[in-house]
Amino acid sequence: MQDSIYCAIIPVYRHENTVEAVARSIVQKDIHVFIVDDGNTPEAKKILEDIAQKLPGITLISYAQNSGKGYAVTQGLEAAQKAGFAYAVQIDADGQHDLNALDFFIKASKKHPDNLISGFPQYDASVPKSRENGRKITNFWIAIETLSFDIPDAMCGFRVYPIKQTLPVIRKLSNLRMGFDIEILVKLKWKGMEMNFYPIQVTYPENGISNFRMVKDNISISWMHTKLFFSMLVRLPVLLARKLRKNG
Ligand SMILES: Nc1nc2c(ncn2[C@@H]2O[C@H](COP(=O)(O)OP(=O)(O)OP(=O)(O)O)[C@@H](O)[C@H]2O)c(=O)[nH]1
Ligand SMILES: [Mg+2]
Repeated sequence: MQDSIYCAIIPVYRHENTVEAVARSIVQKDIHVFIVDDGNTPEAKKILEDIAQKLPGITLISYAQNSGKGYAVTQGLEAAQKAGFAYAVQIDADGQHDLNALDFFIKASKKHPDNLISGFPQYDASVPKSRENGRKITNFWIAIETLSFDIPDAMCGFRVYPIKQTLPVIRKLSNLRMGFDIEILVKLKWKGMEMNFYPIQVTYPENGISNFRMVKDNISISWMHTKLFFSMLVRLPVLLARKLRKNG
C-alpha cells in the first residue's frame, strides 16, 4: 500500500462533520487512515464515503449496525494488519486531540517498538467536571488492577499500538463500547507490554458531540472494573512474581 509501517485508525460515530479535518491532517503526513464506521446514519455514511473518495490514502470500513468504539478499533486493526501495517495510531474523530503531537508519538514508538505509546491528556478549562472525575476513579481502579502506577491515564483515545502483539488481546475483550480504551490497556499490561505516556493537549469544543453516556457507560465501566479486579486476583501470583523480578 505504501512504505510506512504506521497507519492511523479513526473510529467514527456521529462525528462525520469533524472527521474530515482530522483525516486530512493525517494523510497530509503520508500516513494511511482507516476510518471505521459502524451504524452511522445513511446521511453520515454518505459524508464518510465522500471523504474517502476526495482524500488520498483513506480506507473506509463500514458496517450497517452499531457495535461500539472497541469493535470499530478492532476491525481497524485487523484491516491494518491485512494491509501490511505493523503499527496503528488510534485517533478520535472529534478533533479533541492536538494532532501536532502525531510525529512525536510515532518517533516515540520507533524508539520503543514493543511498547504501547499513549497520550496523557492535558486539559484546558473546557473539560467537563464529570469526565475529569470519572477519569480519576478509573485511574484509581487501574492502579489496583495492575498493581502499579504505570498507567497514569487509561482513557486517552490517542495511542500507538504494535498491531501483532495487540490483536490477540483485543479480540478477547469483553467491553467493546466506551470501556474498551481501559480494558485493552489493563490486559496488555497483564501480558507484560511496557507502556510510555506522553502529554497531549485535549480540548472540548463548544457544541461538541459526545457518545459517552454518563449513566449507562459509567455503570458498564464500573461493572468492567469489578470483573477486572477479580481477574487480577486470579493472576495475583503471576503479577506479584513479575513485580518482584522487576524490582529486584
Ligand atoms: N465506529 C464507532 N466509533 C465510535 C463509537 N462510539 C464512539 N466512537 C468514536 O470514538 C471516539 C471517541 O468518542 P467520543 O464520543 O468522543 O467519546 P469520548 O472521547 O470518550 O467522550 P468525550 O470525552 O465526551 O469526548 C470518536 O472518534 C467517536 O466517533 C461507536 O460505537 N462506533
Ligand atoms: Mg471525544
